[in-house]
Amino acid sequence: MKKPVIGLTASHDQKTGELRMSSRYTDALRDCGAVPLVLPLSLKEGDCIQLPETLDGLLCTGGPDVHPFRFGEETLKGCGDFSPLRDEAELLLFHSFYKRKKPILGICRGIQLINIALGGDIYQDLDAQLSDRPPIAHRQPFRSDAPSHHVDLASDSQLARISQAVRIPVNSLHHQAVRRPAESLRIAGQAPDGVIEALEQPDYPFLIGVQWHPEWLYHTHDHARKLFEAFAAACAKHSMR
Ligand SMILES: [Mn+2]
Repeated sequence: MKKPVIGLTASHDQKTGELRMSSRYTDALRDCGAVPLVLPLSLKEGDCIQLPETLDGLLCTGGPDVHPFRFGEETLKGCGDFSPLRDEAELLLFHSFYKRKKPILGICRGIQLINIALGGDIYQDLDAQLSDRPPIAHRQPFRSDAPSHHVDLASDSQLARISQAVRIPVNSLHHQAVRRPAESLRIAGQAPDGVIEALEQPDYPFLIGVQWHPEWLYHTHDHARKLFEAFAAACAKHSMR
């Protein structure tokens, strides 16, 4: 069987315009059954509409903060830098893949982008807005391939079924997080402090967002490998080629 081809959104250097892609994302897709294809950000709207005809799935990767106007807020203290080009391209890509019911996985910024695209919102900065919570370090103080907190998965979630577990250790490299999930999404996992770490859409071929970085963990943690494998399998199943 042909492997599915999965498009990944790149980051870029806003000063030089250079695209950037961590090979951890492309290696993870390659090692878990897919052909990764890095997408540029300088896409026209028509290009974004056409791409789901060619690609079998979309991976929205980690990156800078989404501009607060995208979810109807003023910019608060603690919000970080954003990329107008990336916000525009990634939202267009998300909507065009979503309309065609193609499998979509969001990682870190990706879960936030999916939630915002579907009408939810996010905390612009956890430290500034959730100072009353137990002090879990969502920006972990050590290497990214080591887990730093747990996520409790909803026992009836797709993610629990994929992970074959209801409590998984994850890494944590974020200062923002989902606040109000979009109506069509359900909470699939939360950290012990209540921070939402995973969303999914029931009745969609594969629409899952995770706040952690499975691309750093898939060599050592089954749940991370299974997530990429399930994504690749969903892309292969819904491939029209
Ligand atoms: Mn976290």
